[in-house]
Amino acid sequence: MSAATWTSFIKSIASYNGDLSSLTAPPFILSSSSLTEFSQYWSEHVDLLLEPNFITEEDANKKKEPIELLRMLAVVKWFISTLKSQYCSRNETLGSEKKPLNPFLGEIFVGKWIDSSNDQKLGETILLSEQVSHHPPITAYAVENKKNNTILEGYNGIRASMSTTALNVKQFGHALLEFRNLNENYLITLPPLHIEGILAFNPYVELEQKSFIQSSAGYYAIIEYSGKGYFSGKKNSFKCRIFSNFENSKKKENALYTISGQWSEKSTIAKGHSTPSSSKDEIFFDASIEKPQQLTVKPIDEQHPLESQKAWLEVANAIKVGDYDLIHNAKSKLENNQRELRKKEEENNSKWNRRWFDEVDYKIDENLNNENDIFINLSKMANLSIKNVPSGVEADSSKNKEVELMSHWRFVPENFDNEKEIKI
Ligand code: 0T9
Repeated sequence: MSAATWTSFIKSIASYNGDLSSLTAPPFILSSSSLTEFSQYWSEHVDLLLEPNFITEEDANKKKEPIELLRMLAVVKWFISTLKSQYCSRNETLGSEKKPLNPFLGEIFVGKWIDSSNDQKLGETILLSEQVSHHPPITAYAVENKKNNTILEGYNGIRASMSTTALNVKQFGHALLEFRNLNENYLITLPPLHIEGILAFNPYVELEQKSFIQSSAGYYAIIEYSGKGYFSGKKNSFKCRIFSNFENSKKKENALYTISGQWSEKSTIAKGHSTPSSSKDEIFFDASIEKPQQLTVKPIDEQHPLESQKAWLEVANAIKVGDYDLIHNAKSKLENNQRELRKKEEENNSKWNRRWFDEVDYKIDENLNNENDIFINLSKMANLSIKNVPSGVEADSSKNKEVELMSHWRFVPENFDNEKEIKI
């Protein structure tokens, strides 16, 4: 590895304009998978994702807690379990965070999690991920389990800026988790993060600030992140407090439960607002024991040309060989094809058809701006903005006043039910 190419790379991120594709990174820091694949990280603990469906009144009686609170705790556990996959998996498989491929418009990534348990109570869970926008890059996804009538859907995009040593990243979008048999829904916000270790050739993610989880039953969770050198001094630390509702969250003494520890390792839970003791209190989640379940993806030769691994195959192979010219040529071919497509669309006055997702404008569509909309309802309960502001921005924040746009990407299940070309 030459220090010169790294230095010029650092310079290119110093003048970074938020557009991933403008970064010309040296081959060794390139990942051969695209951001559309990242949607799978939401569901590598499918059992935990589906767990609320299996909590019984008997469990609630035993714990002397309302069943809705036990379900909230289960959702929080699942959410904590997703973080290691989302933010540490590249470091584990590739040695460090690497620059993902920038998905093209219409790129898709699909797969399934097979239920390998004896009782088959989970059933099959499928992943649909689609690049719904290229400028700015936005990925939408749905994780659907028909057997348990459970759908997780969401979308995400980033805005990034470079400080002296780190790349600061704000996430846009959110996730909605629907337990249709239980008539219970959750809104989940995405935390800001920064990429640390760039100057030391060892980029890794550190989460910042907070995530919020709002349950339609009222329960409200705040997850606060800190890295090395903050309150516990350990990397990937968090503290989560669960309240009966948003109002009550204004005083931490109102917390029903407090969870703390490392999301990439172990965390503990205790009743009330005090920080649990890592030696005495009950273990909440241990990421080093509970291994993620990998998504099953079709072999590349059975994939559709729009499927990520097939579309990027030549580029991925070039990255593996580490040949800059090969990478550049393969990428240019793909990008030129995309430019051609956009040009034709412009000539025909047509636009690219999104496959499984729809952009919903909450300003125009009055029908959606009513009490039946899950997103509107949960956002109101949690005092969160419904505008296109960074995920987790409060409704009364000044950032909310600066933005007019109110459009969000939504899963259209019928589109997938009528899907003829893409096999899972
Ligand atoms: C949504 C996730 C997101 C995508 C990635 C910031 C980042 C692109 C966005 C936010 C997922 O649900 C969660 C995980 C990791 C995030 C990526 C980490 C990262 O480094 C990239 C950025 C854009 C870069 O690739 C910069 C180059 C890097 C290797 C620094 C030298």
